[in-house]
Amino acid sequence: MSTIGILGAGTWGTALARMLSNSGHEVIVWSISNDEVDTLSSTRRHVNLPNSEIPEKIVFTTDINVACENKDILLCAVPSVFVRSTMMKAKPYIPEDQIIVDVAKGIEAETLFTMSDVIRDVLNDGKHDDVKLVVLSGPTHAEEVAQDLPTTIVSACEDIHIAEFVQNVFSNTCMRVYTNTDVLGVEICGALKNIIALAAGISTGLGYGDNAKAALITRGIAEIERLGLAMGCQEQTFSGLAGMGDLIVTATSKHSRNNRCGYLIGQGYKPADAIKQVGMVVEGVNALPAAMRLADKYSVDMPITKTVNAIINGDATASDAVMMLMGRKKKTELLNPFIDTGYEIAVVKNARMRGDQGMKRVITYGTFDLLHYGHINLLRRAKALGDYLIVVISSDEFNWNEKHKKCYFTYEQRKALVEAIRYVDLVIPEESWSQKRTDMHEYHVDTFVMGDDWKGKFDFLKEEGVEVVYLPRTPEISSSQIKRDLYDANAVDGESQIKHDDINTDPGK
Ligand code: C2G
Repeated sequence: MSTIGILGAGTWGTALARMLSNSGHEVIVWSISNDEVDTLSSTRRHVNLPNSEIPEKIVFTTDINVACENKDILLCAVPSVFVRSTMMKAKPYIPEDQIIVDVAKGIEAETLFTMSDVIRDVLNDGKHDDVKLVVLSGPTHAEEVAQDLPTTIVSACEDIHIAEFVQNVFSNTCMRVYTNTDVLGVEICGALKNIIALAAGISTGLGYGDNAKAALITRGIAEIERLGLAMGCQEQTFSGLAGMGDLIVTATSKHSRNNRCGYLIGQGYKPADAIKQVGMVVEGVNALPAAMRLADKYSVDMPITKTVNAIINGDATASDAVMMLMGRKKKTELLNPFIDTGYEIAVVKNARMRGDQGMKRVITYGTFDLLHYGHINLLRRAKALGDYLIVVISSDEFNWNEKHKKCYFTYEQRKALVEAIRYVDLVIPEESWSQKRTDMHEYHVDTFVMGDDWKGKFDFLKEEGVEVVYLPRTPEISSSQIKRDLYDANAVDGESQIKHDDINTDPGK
């Protein structure tokens, strides 16, 4: 069994504490409020979970040190707006390699950080470099978990093994845990679905029926997915438990605070009065400012989010807003209407707009043989630096003649694999070291990106007016290693012994 410290004695924190304790884990719950600790300790009941008894074994405390020290898992279960301040309090007592599980759903308005970003930012002090962050999110109403009703949830971590460790700790006869490595996608879904739930509640409060609610849910996940894809998230996350699953339960359930708050607004309550009436944190309202800034930053059309924002800010009445939504110009459901690659190259090459107004174009070069998570992690981060990612893949000839390495996959195979990565927008061949200078102009590149094993080798491209960025390589994975695992590369093709420093990467100069 595991030892678990929970920060936050709210509805969700308490429901999880009860579940974990009943599964045999040792649980201690921290709250900032002495009254809350005293009431929970004495009554063994949470005000929002009147039908669920809190096990005697659970310890409640206001001493954050006691809640943090010597724990297998530290669970952050405070409302999103208190995550930063709570983690600041906890930081001195958090071991350097702690597994931290976040269940708060939201995005920090000032920084646009997700909750795991906020936690990582607070612990970015050189003493917590080995902290492992996991996000737990899904269709999980605390009220139902507290009654041991069947529930599913996603354990998301870039390191699948850590996600699986948390999966094992939280799995039991009532809770089924799925793993995912798309942490950003899970967090974007968890934060923004609350806004769509507000919209669904408003629609019901206005007297509209299930057709309208189904439309809001379907188009709601579509706009969240558009934003997520622009941010480099994985497509399947949005149709999964953390996406569509959580949205359905939040937009349709009587337990949903966001749905209830929206209903009252649809009934004519002022937003502030509706929030007061709900009496609990309405995360959808907290997520609006960040959602609006993200939609603007990534130039993503998010009509439902914008409509809810207008209503919450008093810029439109609920009925006018819904009419606006229904009266918008006709759209296609297709996410990416098919664009011919030739047309797309022409558009990118001839794009006139530069700088912040136009599409920010990022380019990177590589062999990308035996495509692995080191490459994918590089490409994902490169895409996050702009809006359009061009990947220039070394041809078989260039690899052999210039890099003296023979690929396991041919150029066409390597190209097909990289093109299958959804956030890669264009793949073209690398045939000479000197083509980079002309590529920068031909494709109107704003940012050139390479792994930092090439640090300094392409600084000359700044002369072509582009930003040059070297990103940290992903440790412990390489095509050479995989080739050695596949066969004795040295016996077959004499793995390249050339050092990057020995290469003249700018022969044209
Ligand atoms: N990469 C990474 N982490 C790894 C492996 C590779 O970040 N574990 C990065 C590399 O730094 C590079 C990109 O992924 O930026 C592609 O790596 P390779 O296929 O090995 O490409 P390379 O042989 O470095 O060729 O003109 C530039 C060359 O084509 C780069």
